[in-house]
Amino acid sequence: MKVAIVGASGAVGQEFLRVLDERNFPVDELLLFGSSRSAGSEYVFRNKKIVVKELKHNDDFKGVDIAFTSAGAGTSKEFESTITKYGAVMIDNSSAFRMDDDVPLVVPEVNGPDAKIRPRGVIANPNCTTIQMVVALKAIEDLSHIKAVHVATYQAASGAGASAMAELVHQYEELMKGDKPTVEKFYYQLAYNVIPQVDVFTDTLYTKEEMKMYNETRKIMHSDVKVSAMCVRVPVMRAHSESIWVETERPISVAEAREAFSKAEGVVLMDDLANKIYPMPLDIAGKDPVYVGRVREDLANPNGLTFWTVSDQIKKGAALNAVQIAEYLIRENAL
Ligand code: 2RA
Repeated sequence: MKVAIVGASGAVGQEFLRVLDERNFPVDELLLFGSSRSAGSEYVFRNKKIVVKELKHNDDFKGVDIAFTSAGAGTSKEFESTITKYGAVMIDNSSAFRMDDDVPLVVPEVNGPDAKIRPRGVIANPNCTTIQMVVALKAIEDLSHIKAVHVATYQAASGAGASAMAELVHQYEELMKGDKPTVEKFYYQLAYNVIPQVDVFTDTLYTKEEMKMYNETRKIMHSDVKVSAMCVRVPVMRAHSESIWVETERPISVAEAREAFSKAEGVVLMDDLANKIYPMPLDIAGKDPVYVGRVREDLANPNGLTFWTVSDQIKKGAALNAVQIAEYLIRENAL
């Protein structure tokens, strides 16, 4: 398999290198691409040094089977035809094409077969907050249709990229020295704070991030579910957490839900209150699954259930989900 990574120097790009190796992904040749700034950087993959090439409108993608792209929506839009014109499947981590009718939006545990129908040769990787939520929702949807979801997110610095993670660490260092913290990647100082805004506000008064949870969930689950989200940035390095309340057509008991979560693909149930066991971002960072805990009835809704999820934003929320899409296509002979 000839594989390309576009945006190789970013947090997600670097995770692609680790995930492809960890999962023994069948790579015969790996090409790395980046901006003019990162061109020339060298990374090691399976003991081989690879130099990042500048992404340009040329024939570099001739012969490429799969291109994982994570360099922002603008770059994805600009380079879509350059990347796909010789038949490469572009698995795109940006928001550029997610809601386009002719681009499937895929989480393999939920809607893997959608990846087979891709008129433009592009498959979109959903937003990180949506990915972990739909993996958990699928377990409940299989029991009874979910009519409504309320969700509050606790999003790590990693969602804003590698430089944002560095900014959070730096802010703590600056504060320790008594200096004014540098704020460039977040709307406000994130150290010792939480920020109830991820991305810009829209006409609905929800942020873009919150509207992604509404629209992407409906597209992936082929559902009329209504999703009301409150997205919050918290001073955590790299795993997102979510408090989720679902309303189902029929009431689901805690026992039924726990059973469903414990069997669901991609989910690990971590819910042992007597021993204070529940997922936390500090423990889940670097891990593959979506962890679910604190499963209980919603005291405010007879058809309601509530639970807590945590998943590594750079892994399942980005690079891992994209690689799993590629693995699904290989398994199904559908590349
Ligand atoms: C964030 N969801 O956490 C975004 C990244 N895709 O900022």
